[in-house]
Amino acid sequence: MSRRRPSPLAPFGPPRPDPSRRAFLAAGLRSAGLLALGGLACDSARPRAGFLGAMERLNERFERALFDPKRLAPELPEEDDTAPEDFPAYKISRAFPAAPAGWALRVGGLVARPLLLSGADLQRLPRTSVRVRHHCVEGWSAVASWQGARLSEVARLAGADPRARYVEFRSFDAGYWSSWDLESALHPQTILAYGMNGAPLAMEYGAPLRLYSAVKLGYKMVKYLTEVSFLPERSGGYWEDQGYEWFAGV
Ligand SMILES: Nc1nc2c(c(=O)[nH]1)N[C@H]1C(S)=C(S)[C@@H](COP(=O)(O)O)O[C@H]1N2
Ligand SMILES: [Mo]
Repeated sequence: MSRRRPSPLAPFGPPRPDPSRRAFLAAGLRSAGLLALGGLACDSARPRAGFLGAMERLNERFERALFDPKRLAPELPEEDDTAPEDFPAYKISRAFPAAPAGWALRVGGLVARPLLLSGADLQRLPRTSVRVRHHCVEGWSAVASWQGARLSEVARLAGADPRARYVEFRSFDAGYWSSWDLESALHPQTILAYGMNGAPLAMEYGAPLRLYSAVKLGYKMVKYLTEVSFLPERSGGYWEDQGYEWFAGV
């Protein structure tokens, strides 16, 4: 399982027999309120152009309207934890990438104070833990607890400019990246995670630092983070640029 290439769009592709996958798809589309439009995101030829681009922007508007930045996702009990060996570990590179020497997180873009945060700096910020279900649109889901600092706290420290409506996340994993709406990024259950199940984050799960959130699908949660940028315009992402839904809320 862990060797399979992630294909977040699989549920939007040809029908598959797995009933749980189909139920998940239906639930996902219902939560998006867009049963009729959901399928359009899978044409990856020119995802942002013409009709599909217009649909994708409409989709974003619907999902934004449905998203309540103050609503907390229910925390799950510890009994719901997935056995650690059963929690899938995905990456686009052939091997799990190792952090470059002297790794530190760059925080920049439209901020008053660009930051360079080491692992120790991040650990000194107020520690938060979230235990919510991880949903990969490929059809699997899993539960773990994740420890880290709230992204909203980092935004506050950097003095993110109110004109920055989007946040871009870059990684050292073969150029894997994503971008989010600001409200989801600042949600109290969106964290920069350095721990999983109370232990330091393992390489498989994105060490030294990954994004984790209760409000987005799996492919939005960039692992192996290098850079967080606050931007005035919406940008794309590794899967998003191949036609996968940009907002991808859960
Ligand atoms: N850098 C990087 N981040 C990534 C990915 C990846 O391939 N590279 N895969 C994404 C996908 S599709 C999912 S479902 C989750 C998987 O997280 P996990 O490996 O901790 O289960 O990470 C996301 N973040
Ligand atoms: Mo995924």
